[in-house]
This record gives sequence, C-alpha cells and structure tokens, in this order.
Amino acid sequence: METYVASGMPKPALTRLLAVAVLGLPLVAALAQASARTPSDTPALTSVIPAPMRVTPDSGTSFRLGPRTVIRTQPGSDAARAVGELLAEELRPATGYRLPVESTARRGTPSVSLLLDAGGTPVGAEGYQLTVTRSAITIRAEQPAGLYAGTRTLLQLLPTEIDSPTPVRRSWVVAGGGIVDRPRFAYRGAMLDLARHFHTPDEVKRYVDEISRFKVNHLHLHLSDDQGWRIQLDSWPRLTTVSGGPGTGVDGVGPGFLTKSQYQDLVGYAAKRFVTIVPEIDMPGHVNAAQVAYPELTCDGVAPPPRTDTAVGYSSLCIGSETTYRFVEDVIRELAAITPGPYLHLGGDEAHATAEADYLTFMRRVLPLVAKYGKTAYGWNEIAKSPASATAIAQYWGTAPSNATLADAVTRGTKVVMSPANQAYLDMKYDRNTPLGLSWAGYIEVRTAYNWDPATRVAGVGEPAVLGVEAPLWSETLRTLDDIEFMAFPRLPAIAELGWSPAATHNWESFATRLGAYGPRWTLRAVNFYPSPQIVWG
Ligand code: TNX
Repeated sequence: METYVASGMPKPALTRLLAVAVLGLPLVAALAQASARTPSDTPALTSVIPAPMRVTPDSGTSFRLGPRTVIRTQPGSDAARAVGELLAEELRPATGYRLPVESTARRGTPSVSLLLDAGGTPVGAEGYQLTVTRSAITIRAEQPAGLYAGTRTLLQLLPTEIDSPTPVRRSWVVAGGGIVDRPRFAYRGAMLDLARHFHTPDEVKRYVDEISRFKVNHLHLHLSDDQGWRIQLDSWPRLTTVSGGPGTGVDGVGPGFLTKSQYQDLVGYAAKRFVTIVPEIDMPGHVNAAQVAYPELTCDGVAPPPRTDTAVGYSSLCIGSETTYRFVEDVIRELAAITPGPYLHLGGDEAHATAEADYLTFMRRVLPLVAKYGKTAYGWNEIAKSPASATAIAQYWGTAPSNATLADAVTRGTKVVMSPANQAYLDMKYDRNTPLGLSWAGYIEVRTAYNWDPATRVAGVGEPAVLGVEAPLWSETLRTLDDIEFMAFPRLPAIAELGWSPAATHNWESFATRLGAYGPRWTLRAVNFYPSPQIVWG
C-alpha cells in the first residue's frame, strides 16, 4: 500500500481509498480503483445505444467528474442552460456533487461544457460533437436538440452506477476521445395507446424520460378508439365525460382522459426533452366511443352499445352526413390549437365498416382540413389509397415486403414512417410464453426487432421516402407502467438504433453486447424490462 502512496497518489485519492476501505469494499478492489488511470468498468466510447456515427477513442486520457466539476452552458442561451439543468438533475443523485450550472467557469475548473457552436463540423439540427479530455467534457451542437442528444450519450459514458437514485461512493471516470454524431432519419418515434387502457400523465412522462435516452424524438399518442376517448375537447364535451369515464377501456378497466391542460403540460414536458407529441384521433373507423357519446355521429342516429372487447373494424363515421364534418373539423381545430408539433395523425386504419368509395370521399374532405389548421396530416398506411395523401405522412404497419398502394403514393410525394408490425410492434409477444401482448403479427424477439433496414423493408419505399421509424405499443393487454416497460424494453432501443445510427454501423453482435451492458442501468432506475435470453446481461 505504501508503494502506491509513495508513487504519487494524490491526497484525495488516498482519502477516498481509506473511506472506501472503511465502508467495507474489498481493499484490493479499492486499490485497483484508485490506482488505475481509467477504471476497468469505465464504459468505452463505443458502448453507446444508438451507435454513434463516428467514434475516436483516446486511451491516453480520461475525464474524472468530481466534486468541483461545473456544468458550463452557452452564455446567453436559455435553451442550453435548460439542457444543462436537466443534466445536472440527472447527475446529482448518484454523485452527490453540487454540479452548479453556470455560463462562465474559472480556468482550471473541471467542466462539462454545452456549447452552441459546432466548430465547423456540420452536425445538423440534432447532431453533436462530444470531446473528452483530462480537463473537460465538451459537447458542441448547432441547436439545443443536439446538446440534449449529446447529454444522452454522456449519461451512457458514465459508469452504470450513475443511474443509482442514491449516492454511490466511486470515481466517475469518462473515457477520453471524441464522438461526432447525427441521426440517419429525422423521425424516431414511439407510440402509446391511451384508448384501450388509459395511462396517466405521470406514466407517460416516465415513458418520455426513458425513450428520449435513446434519442427517440416523437411520441405518438393514440387518443381515441372504439373503447374510449382520452382527450378533452370543449366543443364535444361528452367525448370524455361519457367515453373517458368509468367502465371504458378494454374489459371496462381503463378509464380516464387527459384534460386540455394536462395534455399541454405533457407537451411541454416532452418538449423539454426534445420529444414532439403527435396526437392521433382515429377515423373514420375505430369510432365507437365517439358514437356512444354522440349518437348523431351514426347514420341512423341510434347510440351503439359501449364496447370493451378487442374486436376491430366494425365502426364507421357516417360519411354522407354534414354533422360528421362539423365534428371532424372541430376536433382538428381544437387539437391543432394545443399541439405545437407539426403533425396531426388521423388514423385511417382498419376502416372495414366504411365502403371503399366512402373512405376516399372522407379522406378527400378531411386530409386538407389538417393543412387548414396549419398542420401536416399523418395516418396509417391505408391513407395512401387517397390521392389527398400526397402531402401527408403514411405510417406503414403491414408485415409484407411490398405494398403497391404505398409505393405508388411515394411516387406522388407521400413520406413514410416505418412500423412493420412483425418487427416494430412492441405489443407483440417476445415468444409464446410472454404473459402480456398479442401475437397476430408473430413473436418478436430482440433480434427480430433489430434485424431490418427501414430503407429496404418495403419495395419502392427507399431512403429518400422514409421519414423515419416508429415503435407502436398498443395497450389491449397493458394496464400498468410496469406492463408498458416490460414490452418496450429492450426492443425500443433496437428500433431507436435503426432510426438514429448510420446503416454502416448496423451489427447484431455489437448491439447485443451494448444492450447487455445497458440492462443494469434499467435495474438501477427501476425500469421493468424483459431479460431476453438472446442477450448476455451485464
Ligand atoms: C392493429 S395497427 C391495429 C390496432 C390494434 C393492433 C394490435 C393498427 C393501425 N391497428 O387497432 O390495437 O393491431 O396489435
């Protein structure tokens, strides 16, 4: 032991060593930790999910986050400061350090700097450059979204225990070197179904936290379906007083709805994490709950019975009735007014109770209404049947490798978000023993979720037509946040990597290794996940 001290161990290290020894860690482990330049459990720069575009490790250096470290943010930028505050809040519990957020720092003070100056490297709206030297970690970006993405990377570069909710006594070393990173696709989404079972604002916020760690930047909320209506609208109040009330949802046990102010609060919470909320009101099918509340939305004016089963494809708005269009325009207008993001999702799937000609009539009138209120229309891939979808986004949820209608719409300009149900649907069971979920599109183990390419998945829908990817989570069988997390993790990071990382980095063995090492972070954060046997968990 004297040898280590004599060879120049700095005093604080000695103190830490003694403290650790007193706290009961095996002395040998403590010695190793204090003496090594970079502890062996320091994550490599290449361990990040999603895989970064370019990584240049420098084994000759490393940064140690310590009690004197400050978080320095771009002077004059409130947005950069907000990203710094979030990061500080995330680092304080485990480190116990003060981590003040400042816009100036005295020379020689170890710092994590967040600067809005990409230094000549074009990284786009969401990209960043991260550099780790002995004296500082510097994240540079063109936009605040890029700074946030850089902080998501940094969290994974700190030792696993950074995710502990209570202080951990250890050294917080980050490996030296640099990362230059930017997303392959602009749209990386997750979807949550609040209609089949309602999920509370706090549960949705927790989901936002977790998905944004993997640089997912859109959360699509499925807000209405046959079993319930989950967003309050002033012009048609019975939608929620009746169809958001007790007895709604699958088996009648999924009641609840978002008030307008809860929705707006959620939008703001997500925006702080650079996640855009995409609201969906499904039409002209999946509308039984709306018709229970307002019988005038049926063709015969008779209210249908409330439904709490999981059948699909039996309800339709009355296409020939002007009341329908008054209703739809009110919904679009009110929703657009509380949604800062660019998209309004109109569903359009499984309209089996709507005649083909009626479907086209409906979409011809309704898709342009979204533009009237300043938004871009978005729908499930069935909307590609309508010529009015040329300026819309179509979300592919099929399982086939080709879809002529979609490929044809792409030639007219339709952009596509890829959610192939047999690979990206988080509500499919992992295998036949999975207690939750459905299996109509097959079982989806992690490798199946990972092994596909959004730009070659559907014939005629190549890279330029692909806006991005989305992992939908339908909630027929899901009631709690634990249920949601068990189905989303670890498949959501697989889809997130397909959306963010360059195709050239795609590699199952690499992903499986990085995922295995990530598992203990979920455990520390008390996030439920499926311990897939395809992965060797750390
Ligand atoms: C199909 S995917 C549906 C939903 C169900 C889901 C269950 C799509 C556009 N429609 O209504 O909830 O399957 O996996």
